[in-house]
Amino acid sequence: MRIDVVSIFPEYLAALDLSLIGKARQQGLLELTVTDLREFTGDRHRTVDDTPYGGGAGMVMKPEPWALALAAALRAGHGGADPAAPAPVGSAPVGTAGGGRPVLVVPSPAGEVFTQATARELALREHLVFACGRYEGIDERVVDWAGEHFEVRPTSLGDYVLNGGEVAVLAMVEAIGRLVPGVVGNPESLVEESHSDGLLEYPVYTKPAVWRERPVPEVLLSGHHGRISRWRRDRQLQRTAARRPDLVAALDPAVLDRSDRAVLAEEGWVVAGEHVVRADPSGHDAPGAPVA
Ligand code: J9N
Repeated sequence: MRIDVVSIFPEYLAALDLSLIGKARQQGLLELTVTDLREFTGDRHRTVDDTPYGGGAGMVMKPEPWALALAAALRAGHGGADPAAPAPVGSAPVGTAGGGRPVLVVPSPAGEVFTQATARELALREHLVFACGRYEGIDERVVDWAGEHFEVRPTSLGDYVLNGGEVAVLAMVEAIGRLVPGVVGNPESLVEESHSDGLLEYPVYTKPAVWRERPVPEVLLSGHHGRISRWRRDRQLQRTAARRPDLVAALDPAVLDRSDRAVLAEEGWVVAGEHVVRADPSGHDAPGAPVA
């Protein structure tokens, strides 16, 4: 996989030299370049922004440096080929694993939310380009133009505002990079997440068995694997009910056994037909709740 990041703060991305992603780069599993947008300016002040048409606060990033930087990233991904040239005979068509057009990820609070599903999808692509905007955003015509060359994905890390795309790109590259085959040494570390049935993880403990008068839950020392699995599942359900009611409401009842349903009932959730819904002590159906 090849990843190009364009930013006016390339030093921000230095963290990608460290840890798992840095090792993957050294092993040649991942080719990653970070380029400074200002290299693609033509004026003495290396200007990347200007005032917004229509007025308003802040500055907007100018289109031309972005077009030049993204065209350079495209050429780098083609191994130097002319991006306007026809696709070589036998090249993968759009929509096939690994093949297709390069993806342009544009971090933005106005984008689609990045999830583990997004990471899995992007980990299958051959070439990712990340465009880190600052200020109030990038001239929208860049996104229109880029659509002729890339699959463009405006992407949000969540409903909060950052000063720029750099921190979002660090998170996304780490989430994607660890799913590239060979990057995570023990692929079993990736298996458990995908088996998690839409629940939060159970709590974990290590030695000593008693720490500052706090014992590890005794079942974990029992050696009864069946009881341990059940205890962990119960903790997952309780934790998810307490912290992420949205995940409980999205559960497929088909993945819930009798014990699961008993634990959820304790937390105020019941199965109603195809859905898990809040138990309603009034006896009336919750608004919008499907009829069983
Ligand atoms: N999720 C998210 C992205 C952002 C950005 S990207 C560029 C500026 C702000 N904030 N929050």
